[in-house]
Amino acid sequence: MDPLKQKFSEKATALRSEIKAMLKEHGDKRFDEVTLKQIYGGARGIKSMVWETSQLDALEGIRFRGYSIPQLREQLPKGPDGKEPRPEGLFWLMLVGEVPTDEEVQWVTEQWASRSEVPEHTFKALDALPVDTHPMTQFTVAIASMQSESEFARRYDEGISKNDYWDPTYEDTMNLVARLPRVAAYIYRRTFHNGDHIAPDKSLDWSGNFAHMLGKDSADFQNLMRLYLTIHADHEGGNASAHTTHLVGSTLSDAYLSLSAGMNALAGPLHGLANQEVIKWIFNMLESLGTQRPTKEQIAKYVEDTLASGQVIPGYGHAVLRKPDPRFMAQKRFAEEYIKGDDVVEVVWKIFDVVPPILQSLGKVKNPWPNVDAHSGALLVHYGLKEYSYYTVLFGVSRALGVLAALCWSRALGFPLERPKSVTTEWVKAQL
Ligand code: HAX
Repeated sequence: MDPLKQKFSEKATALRSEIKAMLKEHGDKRFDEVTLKQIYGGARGIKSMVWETSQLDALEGIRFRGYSIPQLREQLPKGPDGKEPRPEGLFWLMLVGEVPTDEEVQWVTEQWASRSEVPEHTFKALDALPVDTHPMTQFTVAIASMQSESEFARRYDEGISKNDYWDPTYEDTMNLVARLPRVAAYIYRRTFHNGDHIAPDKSLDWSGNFAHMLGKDSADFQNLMRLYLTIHADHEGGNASAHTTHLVGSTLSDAYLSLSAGMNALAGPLHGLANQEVIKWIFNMLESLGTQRPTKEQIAKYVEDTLASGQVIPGYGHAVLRKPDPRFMAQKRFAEEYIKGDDVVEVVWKIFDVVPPILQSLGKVKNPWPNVDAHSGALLVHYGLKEYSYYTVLFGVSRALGVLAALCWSRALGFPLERPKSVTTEWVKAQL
């Protein structure tokens, strides 16, 4: 058994018996009461799922196994120039709860390189789609098409014991994560570069190779990818892409089908697609104002007009967070270090000054602060990745790390089919 799988198996076996004992002794303990507002309001805040890989705090933001984003940047093994963390390390941390050594991270990089061959029929499936198919649609099709390779599906078909579900789920996870950069880069090059594909360079780390296959070989862009793919990886279990992956996975759909479903949720504009909407909104603003350097007064007027037309300000607000998103702040820090003075970045920072008081003044927006999507586009535009309909695919490659690590845990802990209760308004009225 490989060293990561071995470690995971030991930790999961121990936790599984701990949970069993806890449920036996405290199974009827109450944590929350559900309000009518929550029933009608998208189940906000209802605790109904266990997600071991990360936890979100409204004020502090995301912690991955207890580590904040600034701590991850310091403590996770980094890329070759020692500047940004490697997402391989975050995957290890999420899966087994320990910060890996340089050697362990290198092992993950090599494992993923060795598992990265994408089946030929996936490229054919992509090539069969019109070239202007939205990149997220291409991405979910490609992921679903690789399901023919699922170890879990094969072993379930043969008749696998419940106790072993986690094993082929781990194998599917490792294979799938290994292949995503190749698939995602293929989508980018076929959609925006006339199908002029770039062969992988297996000597690079996971993010470096992804940057290379996109056609961007600068050391700074590789560092941006390392940071980007680290900070977007997980945001506890209740967000739409994570929850969808979890729900579909709970039916014992394999990792390919579960992730493909999760990516369909990420493709919504209130969730991951907001990263494309932000830069589209900024470009439209600059065009309508006729300047690359708008004043704060001009931006404020544009924000008011957007709200007056009944639209949301993309990149602002959050269902859980009540402070500026630390993932936004991590990207701001990156911009300050690498590309200070960039025009679009300056616009993003001015928007950060202008939007919160305006949203606050509406009196209904619970979080007026920027989320992760408010900054990412400006960084990508700086490095020449301007095709914003592609941005959510980058998010998806990263999000796979968290939701698949969590799927491994769900299988190892024997979590059951998810099945919350729905009610009718008739039923509600009868209770009042
Ligand atoms: N602009 C304008 N109005 C906003 C707003 C924004 N950015 N954020 C919230 N509101 C409005 C809501 O539309 C809602 O209005 P109504 O009562 O008229 O329907 C009201 O404020 C209360 O909403 P809320 O409770 O503060 O927010 P929700 O938990 O319902 O929704 C959203 C959270 C992220 C969906 C929301 O803030 C939004 O639409 N933001 C813009 C889109 C966006 O940036 N999405 C990405 C979020 C992060 C993420 O998942 N990334 O992948």
